[in-house]
Amino acid sequence: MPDTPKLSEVEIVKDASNYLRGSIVESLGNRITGALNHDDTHLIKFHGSYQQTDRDLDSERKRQKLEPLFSFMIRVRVPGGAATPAQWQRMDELSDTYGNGTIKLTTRQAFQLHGVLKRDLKNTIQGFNDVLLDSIAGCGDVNRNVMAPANPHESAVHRQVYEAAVAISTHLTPRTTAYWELWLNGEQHSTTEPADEEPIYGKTYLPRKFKIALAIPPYNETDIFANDIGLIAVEKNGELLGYNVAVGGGLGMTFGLPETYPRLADLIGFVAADKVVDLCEKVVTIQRDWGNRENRKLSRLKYTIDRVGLPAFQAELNQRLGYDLAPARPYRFESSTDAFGWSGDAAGLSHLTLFIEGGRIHNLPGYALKTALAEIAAFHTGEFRLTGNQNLVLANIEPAHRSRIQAVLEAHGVWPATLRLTALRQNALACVALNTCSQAFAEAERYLPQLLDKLDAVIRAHGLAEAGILIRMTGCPNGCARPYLGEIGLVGKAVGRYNLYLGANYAGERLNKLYREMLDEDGILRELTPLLADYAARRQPREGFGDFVIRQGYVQATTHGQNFHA
Ligand code: SRM
Ligand code: SF4
Repeated sequence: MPDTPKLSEVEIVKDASNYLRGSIVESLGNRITGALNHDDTHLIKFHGSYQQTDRDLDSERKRQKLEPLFSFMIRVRVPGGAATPAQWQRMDELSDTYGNGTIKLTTRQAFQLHGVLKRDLKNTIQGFNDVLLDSIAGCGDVNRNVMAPANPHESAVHRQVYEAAVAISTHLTPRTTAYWELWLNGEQHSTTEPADEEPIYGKTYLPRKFKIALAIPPYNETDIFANDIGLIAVEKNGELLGYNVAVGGGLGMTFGLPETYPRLADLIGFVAADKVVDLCEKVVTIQRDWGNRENRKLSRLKYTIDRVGLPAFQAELNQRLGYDLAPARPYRFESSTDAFGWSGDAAGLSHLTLFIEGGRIHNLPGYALKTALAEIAAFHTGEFRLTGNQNLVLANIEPAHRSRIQAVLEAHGVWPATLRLTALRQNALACVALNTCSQAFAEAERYLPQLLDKLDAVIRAHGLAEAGILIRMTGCPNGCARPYLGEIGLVGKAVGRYNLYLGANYAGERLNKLYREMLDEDGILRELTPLLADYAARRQPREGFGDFVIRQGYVQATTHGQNFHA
């Protein structure tokens, strides 16, 4: 008899949850603790929230024999990153009323609030529901926020690609009525048709999180190869024909488990624009049926594909589609970064891309970013577009508002402060890490700016202030700031210690490779200084830092996730 699979704990919780309800009502009503019942901590993720503790306070609270200071992170989906001024204003208010006074713009174009107490969860969710935002499927074993280009290159193709991102997101949103019952007293806004079954996911949803991103060459600022499905728009004479399809990307890994690895998505063909939603559904259902439900460390689509082999996966996909995908069309990516500053379009509207360090919207002495953006939201008539690099585009600015926006930014010290930064700093990404992330071994968002102060000195000394080197830091190997796609990747291994990875390319098409382990700050500077000096002296015209370190033999190129550790 074949062995019965030993399902992971989360699978059992999902199965017993009655479509994500579990005992969340009881958990919320329990005033004795700031936490949820254990099983509900899994389920709450599907509602877009994580139970966390303030890790800065954990040991002191333990000493005082208090339970940890529990609070909740809420991730609010923004498909394609486009939010209205009213939505921005509401997130700003909610962050002050119920959160820790800051908003985090994530690496997937979503909003996060941190520090929301259990008793305030419902009010917070109702608060953003009023402006047609929701957090359903912000986290959990479902399709997450769908990414699309936020850069302000206005064209019909950009609009169509954005609309495709919204359509995919809507189609793959869970249908359970649990979200509306639990948080919104049964009332719902209109993006999905709720039901008490899950026609796409089924009762136990997916084996793991699932991610989709779209890009329009030559820009890959959504890092599509890091996604379970990456879609590359193919256009001809300004008309969108369809998408090249890549499958099986994902960056998470676990130290000490070489069977886990970051992997970039494989290009498998071309799909016509009107069939892209169906294609995504079919890939999702293969992963639903074939993905590993026993070991969550091996359950992403990337491992499913490597287990069965790409040809078998493609054959199954073609069968479920009812036709064979056409061969992929030629395309070329040049960069995975945002283009900062002002730009304009033929319609007379302006766009301003602002660098947001660590994606954190807050006020600092002399730099009242949060106040400035709230003031702008009160009169701006375009959008607030969140980029996949944790930055912000004030898009579609009316001619009459351009100088007013600039004046507000200047008055609050936001403009032109960011213009003086090195390209290294403007391209930098750091994940949240401490104090809220339970997974963090080391600092990232709170520390990278200080490290960059020191690295900037090296960069400037070697005349590299304009060199757009990609540096990315995370507090653990899960990969939330996509560090394995950094030309310089720093991944936290212990307090104050980082592994250094080198050799990704600037367009997000090659993973990097481990160069040194367990470096402290002195070690990082000691290792990087001669490399940067060498790069300044011997790089070829237009050669990226990642390409240079490979050409000079500092590291070998990673050609597939399966040789990442080699
Ligand atoms: Fe992430 C888990 C933050 C983008 C891979 N991620 C987490 C958690 C929820 C920690 C946890 O499990 O308790 C972090 C919450 C920290 C906090 O306090 O806010 C967290 N991830 C983030 C964000 C906020 C980082 C940021 O600073 O912007 C990003 C939110 C994106 C969003 O809006 O949905 C974020 N996470 C990513 C990305 C990048 C991407 O998707 O482009 C990745 C790598 C790509 C991928 O999925 O492979 C990523 N996060 C992970 C993983 C590893 C998954 C894996 O397959 O191994 C985990 C851990 C897990 O799932 O078990 C994780
Ligand atoms: Fe937390 Fe690790 Fe993700 Fe950073 S990479 S936010 S430390 S899970």
